[in-house]
Amino acid sequence: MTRAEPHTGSHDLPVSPALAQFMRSGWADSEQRGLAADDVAAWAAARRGRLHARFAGERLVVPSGGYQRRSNDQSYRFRPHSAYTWLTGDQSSDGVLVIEPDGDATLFLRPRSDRRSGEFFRDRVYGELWAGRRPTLAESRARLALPTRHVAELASAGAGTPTRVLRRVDPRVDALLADVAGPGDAELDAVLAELRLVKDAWEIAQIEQAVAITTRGFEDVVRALPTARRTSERCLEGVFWQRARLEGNDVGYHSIVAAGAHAATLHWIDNDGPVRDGDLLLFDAGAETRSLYTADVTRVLPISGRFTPLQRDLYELCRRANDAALSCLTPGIEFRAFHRAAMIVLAHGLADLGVLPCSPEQALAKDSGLYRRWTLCGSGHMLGLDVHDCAAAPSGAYLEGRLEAGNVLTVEPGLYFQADDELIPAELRGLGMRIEEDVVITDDGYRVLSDGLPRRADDVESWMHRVAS
Ligand SMILES: [Mn+2]
Repeated sequence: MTRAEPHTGSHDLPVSPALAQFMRSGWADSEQRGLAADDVAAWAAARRGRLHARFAGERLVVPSGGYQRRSNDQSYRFRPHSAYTWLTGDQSSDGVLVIEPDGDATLFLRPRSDRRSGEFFRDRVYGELWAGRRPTLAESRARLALPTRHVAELASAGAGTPTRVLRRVDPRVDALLADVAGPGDAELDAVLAELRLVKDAWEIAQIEQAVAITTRGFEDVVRALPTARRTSERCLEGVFWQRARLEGNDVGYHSIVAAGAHAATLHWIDNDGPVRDGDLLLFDAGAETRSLYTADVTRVLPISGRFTPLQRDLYELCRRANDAALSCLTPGIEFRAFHRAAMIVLAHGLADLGVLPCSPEQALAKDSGLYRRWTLCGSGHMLGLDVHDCAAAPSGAYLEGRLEAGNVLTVEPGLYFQADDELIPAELRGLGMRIEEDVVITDDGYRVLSDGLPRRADDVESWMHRVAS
């Protein structure tokens, strides 16, 4: 790929030839030698082997991606494409993994800036004195156990070699390899997602770590409730984010901090509302580890520390639906099965509340689904490097497929009563309930990863009391 001009700012001072010359020399050799391979390197090599086996005889190109513009000259913090990190263990921007038709892999990386150019002190995006030091090609080769080359040497496809490219990740790679674009590219995307459905042992350990950080973040949130009462939901968003940054990389998705009627909005991320005693707080958040795996956990907390009788009844209905979903998790069952199990519980519960306009059996019939006015969405999704992991996988391997040992997924049936719903009793309006667990499918069933947080209403109350005191 060709090199762009340095990214300078409109308010940068001009550089004289004398200064440019002066900046070139006098810098110590900081090469790190004798680096050992990272733990992830051997796992990544096995994953590349699985991918190559699906497309033997073809060249596969998987970019990391570049900086995304936020506004004017400001970029978002960089986060690599998940498939790139899965295949390499690397997290740097602008990298491109190439797996050759024989299975040999090369990682094309943007190394440290050449001191003979002005990039290292003038470029605001890639310059070392602005953005920090990148590893050298030799350092990355040692840590990732992969041959490395300068990304500028990534060449256009060359005739005769069948090539697939993971598209819409790096526009420069898309342009460089435009001549080989074709329907095979989408299949590469789908197969990468499919291969990531079954987590290896290293990945499961990362997700466990993400859940552990998230659990501590939820405890922080409980301790911050008094401050949140004086401020807003934003206080709790910030408190959780601090834990995610301190122990991990970031949050894996925008935290949903939904007090009161905001809980009925599935993806409430404005997080600017009041936190009031007597209301519930639906808190849905996940820390992302430094290896980029995320948790995705939801709990509903009584802000005062005690559920009202009605809140408790609805919470326990939701918890029973979650129990029903969990109890059918085992290798070989349909992915849709745990959702159906939860919906049977919730449809009967809605009938008991007197809100269903028909019998629960009628509401559950395929040609009805009327209960969904209050359940709104599916009951779970795959979880891993992305919060909604493996979304590009073929439906036959995921939504219409069957669970396998090594799948990691969320289980999160919920009930949502909108504040302006005229078909329900006034006391239900503005209530939202969801318990969300992170679960790994094992050889003979499942294991809840998020069991460091309480599930039952009584346990939520005693946990809140213990954590806050
Ligand atoms: Mn979720």
